[in-house]
Amino acid sequence: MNSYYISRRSFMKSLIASGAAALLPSKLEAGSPAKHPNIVLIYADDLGYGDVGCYGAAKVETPNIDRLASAAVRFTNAHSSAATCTPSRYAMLTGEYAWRKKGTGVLPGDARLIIQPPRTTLPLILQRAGYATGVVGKWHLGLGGRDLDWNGEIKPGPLDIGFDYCFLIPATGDRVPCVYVENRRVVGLDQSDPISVSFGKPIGDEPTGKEHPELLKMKPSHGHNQTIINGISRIGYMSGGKAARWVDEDMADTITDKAKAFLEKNRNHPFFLYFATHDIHVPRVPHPRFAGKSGLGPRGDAIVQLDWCVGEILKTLDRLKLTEDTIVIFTSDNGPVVDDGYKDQAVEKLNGHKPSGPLRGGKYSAFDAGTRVPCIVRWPNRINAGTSDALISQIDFMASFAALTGQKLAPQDAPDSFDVLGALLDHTKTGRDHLVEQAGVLSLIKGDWKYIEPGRGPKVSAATGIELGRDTKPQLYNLKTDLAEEHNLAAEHPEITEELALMLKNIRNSKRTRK
Ligand code: NG6
Ligand code: CA
Repeated sequence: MNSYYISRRSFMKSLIASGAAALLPSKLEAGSPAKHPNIVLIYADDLGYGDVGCYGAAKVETPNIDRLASAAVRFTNAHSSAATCTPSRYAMLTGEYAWRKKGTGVLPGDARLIIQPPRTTLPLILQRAGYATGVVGKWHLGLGGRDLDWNGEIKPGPLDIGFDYCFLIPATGDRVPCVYVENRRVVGLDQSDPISVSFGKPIGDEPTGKEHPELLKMKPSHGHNQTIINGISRIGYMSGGKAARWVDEDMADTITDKAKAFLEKNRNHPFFLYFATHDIHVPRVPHPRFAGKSGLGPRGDAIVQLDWCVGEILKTLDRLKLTEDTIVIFTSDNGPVVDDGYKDQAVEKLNGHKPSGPLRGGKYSAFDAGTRVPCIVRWPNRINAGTSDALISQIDFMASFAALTGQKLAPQDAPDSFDVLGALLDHTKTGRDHLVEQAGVLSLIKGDWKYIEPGRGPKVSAATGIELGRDTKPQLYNLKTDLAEEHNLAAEHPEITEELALMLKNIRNSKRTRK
């Protein structure tokens, strides 16, 4: 069995290798065996670069996230791997760019698990290092195999790829099935009312949003007009499982309680908690105690609720006296969207709030707001607070935490994950030198330059109003002088454009970028 502790020597070695040795406090240098730090990864959904106070939001208050940032490294150039959920999460948990693997786009609610055991994953790396590992919240990476039965044992799932515990929103809040899965079972299922789910033909005899809009408490603006659950019509059809269905208004409380219980239970072990919030994804239906609190409508209220969730986690760590031993990371799976398919007044009540901050685009976009997201990393007493402009990606967590725990990745593991532990823990260090971003088309960031490959399709999404960053011609931006990507310099700098296009082609044709 793996020990919960590593020798001081191997811990020192891993930190020296990552350039972080200088950050060790004297306590460790002199001390007995070093204990791995706990890791809590709080993963918000659709939260934009400009959506929180410490990244410049002035119209909505996020005191808990700001408190976290005040004692942390706050990254200004940190990225999710993709501008949508599933590929970002796939890349973060496997260390492989999702565009290398078919079937990793936004998944329906009945998709099979897309990370196949016995693959080495982020949680598996930490499990091997003796961590207790848990995931609570949005999953959206598929569950089960071909014969998935929501009424039986749901397998394979997170427990088969490195997590010891899971409590899941299986796909998204706006997709059926609208039930929680704990470990291998739907929570609260009455076997006499079995669940069926369909993303094709209608099933069951329950009303849909399309046929019965009068039954809805929140109406769709695009899609989202199939089975009505809790007064909200969803993507997909569902019948049965009535006793097990979630209440959207209670979702943040439910998952935060489960996350806190995991921390409490594992207080005496090193632990890794991946807490993937539903907020601020649609449908935005915060608990009544948050309704109206932001003045920006349900989207702003969902930010206030998200901030509360973060506060609860921080308070729990304080109460358990674990704050100093815990790395807390707060980030988001993709950029922001205002109208994402429900008429929730997000557009009307924006009140000058800029979800993308100074960036162009948003969720789904190849412009930087698609993937450049808030990213805050705190480890009290081990790292100095500050701001870092190092280029890092969530895909790097795997190689970085392997280094943190003194592990060597096998050549086939985490093919695109770089060890950026030095940058994660010290705002004076540089990160990776290049990064591929995914948003329908691929982009390549190298140094100050960003190349967006040519691609077909609309420039602006008719549904969300977001500029998608697509052009049939190549695009080249200098992010240092033109963060808002307003001046396409491809014609002015054909040599840089060609160099980056070739580099992207080579990356695409190779199987890996990690050396
Ligand atoms: C889109 C949905 C959107 C959201 C997204 C996935 C419509 C019109 N839009 O297809 O509401 O669910 O998928 O979001 O159905 S993500 O954050 O999980 O990637
Ligand atoms: Ca998302």
